[in-house]
Amino acid sequence: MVFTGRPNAGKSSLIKELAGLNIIIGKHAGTTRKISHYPLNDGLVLVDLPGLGKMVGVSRKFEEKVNKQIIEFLESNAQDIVLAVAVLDISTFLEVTWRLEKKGFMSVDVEMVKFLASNLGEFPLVAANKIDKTNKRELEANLNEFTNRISNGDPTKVKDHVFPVSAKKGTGLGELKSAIHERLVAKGYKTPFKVKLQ
Ligand SMILES: Nc1nc2c(ncn2[C@@H]2O[C@H](COP(=O)(O)OP(=O)(O)OP(=O)(O)O)[C@@H](O)[C@H]2O)c(=O)[nH]1
Ligand SMILES: [Mg+2]
Repeated sequence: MVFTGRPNAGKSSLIKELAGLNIIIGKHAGTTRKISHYPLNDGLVLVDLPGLGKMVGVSRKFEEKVNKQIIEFLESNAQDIVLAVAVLDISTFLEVTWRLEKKGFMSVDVEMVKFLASNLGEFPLVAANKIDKTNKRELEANLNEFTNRISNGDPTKVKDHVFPVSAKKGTGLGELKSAIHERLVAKGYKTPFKVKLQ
């Protein structure tokens, strides 16, 4: 089970909240610098990946090396990945996406979801994190744009896979947990969470 996303999206925070694991989270993009494995039960391993994209406090060369490692890891382990959770900071999605598009780049968050879907042959679960940093109207606008883009204009197809959450406040984590649980059980695994499902 892997957690992907840009640096600072809240991957490690989410893993900490969901699985009760004691792992390091940080204020700056680039806190998790190594692909980190946390064995759960049933032979299931939870993998916390470094962020894909700009990291703070590391050289450009290191950043490129880590980005390459992430893609290679996801490609070469595709057969063994039981579940992918793509984490993004939904509160800044539009702002970041417009900035990138002006420069001719596609959103890394959108690209990652599409990459996972084709690489793993199954749509990932998406944790649209940091909803505590937006208001309702802003969140809706960000979510609409995001779901439109990951579904190539047909958001109804992906709606059930996108979970607005706040790792910080705990909002929406119950729904995400249930979805993770369901997918794992469907593939013959027990739930990995020590914490009782809500
Ligand atoms: N407001 C808010 N802040 C959050 C939330 N989730 C995480 N953060 C903060 O975002 C920062 C980054 O969190 P991490 O969990 O380290 O993010 P990461 O995706 O693992 O980052 P890298 O390891 O650098 O790739 C920390 O300061 C967290 O406290 C959230 O839901 N709301
Ligand atoms: Mg991290």
